[in-house]
Amino acid sequence: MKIKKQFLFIIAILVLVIGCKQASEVTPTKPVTLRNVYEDAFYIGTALNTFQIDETDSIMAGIVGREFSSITAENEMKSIQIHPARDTFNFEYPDKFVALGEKYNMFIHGHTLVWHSQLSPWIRNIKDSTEMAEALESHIKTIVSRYKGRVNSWDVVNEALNEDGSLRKSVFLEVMGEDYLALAFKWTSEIDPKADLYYNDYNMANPEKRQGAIRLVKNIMDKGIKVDGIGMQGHWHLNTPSLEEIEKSIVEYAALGVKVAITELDISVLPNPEDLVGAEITQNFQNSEAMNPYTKGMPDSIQVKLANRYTDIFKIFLKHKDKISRVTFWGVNDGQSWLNGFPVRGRTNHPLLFDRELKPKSAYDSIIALKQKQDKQSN
Ligand code: 9MR
Repeated sequence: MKIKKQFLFIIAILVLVIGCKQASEVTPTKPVTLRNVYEDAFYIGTALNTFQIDETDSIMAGIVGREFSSITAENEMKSIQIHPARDTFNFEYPDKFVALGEKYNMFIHGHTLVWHSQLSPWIRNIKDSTEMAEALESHIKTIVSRYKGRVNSWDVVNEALNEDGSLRKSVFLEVMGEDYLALAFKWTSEIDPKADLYYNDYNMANPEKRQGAIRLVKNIMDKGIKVDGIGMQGHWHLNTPSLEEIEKSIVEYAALGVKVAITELDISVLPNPEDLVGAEITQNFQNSEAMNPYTKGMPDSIQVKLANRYTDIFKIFLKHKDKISRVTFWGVNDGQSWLNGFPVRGRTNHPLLFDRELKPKSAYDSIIALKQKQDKQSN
C-alpha cells in the first residue's frame, strides 16, 4: 500500500514537471499591436514632438512604446532647431529622442539634414558657394557624427523638387548649383557609411515629380555616391492620389535598387481648398464652417471612408513589402497633427490612427485586421 502511494506521488511529480516544461516552451503570444502585427513586413513609425519625447503623458508614452517600431523627430532635428547659429547646436531634444528610441529598441530615423524650409537664417543668408559648401558640410558632419551608429537612417535631402520634377530654386541650388545634392549624400556617408541615406519629398506619387525624383537619385548614384532609399512622405487625401499612382511610384523607385519608405503618412478628411496636393507649408487659406465640418468629431461615414482608404493603401504596402522598409505616420494622434493648421489654420482634422482621446480609430482596427487576415491565409 505504502509503495503504491509512493509510486503515485512520483508519477504526480513527473506529470507536474513535464507539464511545466512544456508550458515554458510555448512561445507567449505577443500583444496585438501595430508594431507586433507588422513586424515581419516593415517598421511602423511615428513622428514625435517634444511633449512625446519627454514622455509627459503616460498613456501617450505607452502607445508610442507598444505600437511603433520606429520614430522620427517631427521638428527637433531641423536646422533651425538643432543648429540655430553657426556655433550653436541644440542637442538636448535630439539626444533625448535618440535615447528614447534606444529604450524601446526602435529604428531611429533622422529628419532632416538639408531642407530649404525651417532653415537657420545664418545658412539662408550665405551668398558664396564655397562658404555654403563649408556650412553644409560642417552642419551634416557634426550632427551625423554625434549620432553615428545610433540614428539608423537619415533624410539627407528633403523636398528639393518642384511639382514638374525640375529642381526647386532653393538657396542651396542658387548658391551651389546641383552639386549640393550629391555632396550632401557624400558627406553623410563619409561619417556614417552604415546609416541608410534617403531622398525625401511630398507628392511623390505624382508622375512628373516621380520622374524628377528618379532623375535626381540616379544622378547621384551615377557619380558613385550611395543613396539607399527614397522617402514618399504620404500627405494624402481620401480620394487622391490614386492607388495606381502610389503603386507605380513604389515599383519604379524600387527599380533603382533603393528601398522605399513611406515617411510622413496622414490622410486629411477635410475639404481641400483648390484641390491642393502636397505639403507646401507656405500655402494657407481662409477658414470657414464649410471648410471645417467635423469640429465635434468624425461622423461614422467618414470614419468608414478613412478606414477603407488606409486599408486600400496598406494592401499596396503589403503587396510590396519586399521593397518597403518603413511606414511612418506623421504623428500619434489627431490632436497632434500639423493638418489642423494646414492648408487652413484652426481646423479640426482627423488624419491619424488614434483620436484626440488617444483611442484607436476604425482605421487602426482595419489595418491590423488586414495583416492578420493575410497572415492566416499564408499559413
Ligand atoms: O509637422 C511639422 C510641423 O509641426 C512644422 O511646423 C512644419 C514646419 O517645420 O513641419 C511639419 O513637418 C513637415 C516635415 O518636416 C516635412 N514634410 C512636410 C511636413 C508637414 O509640413
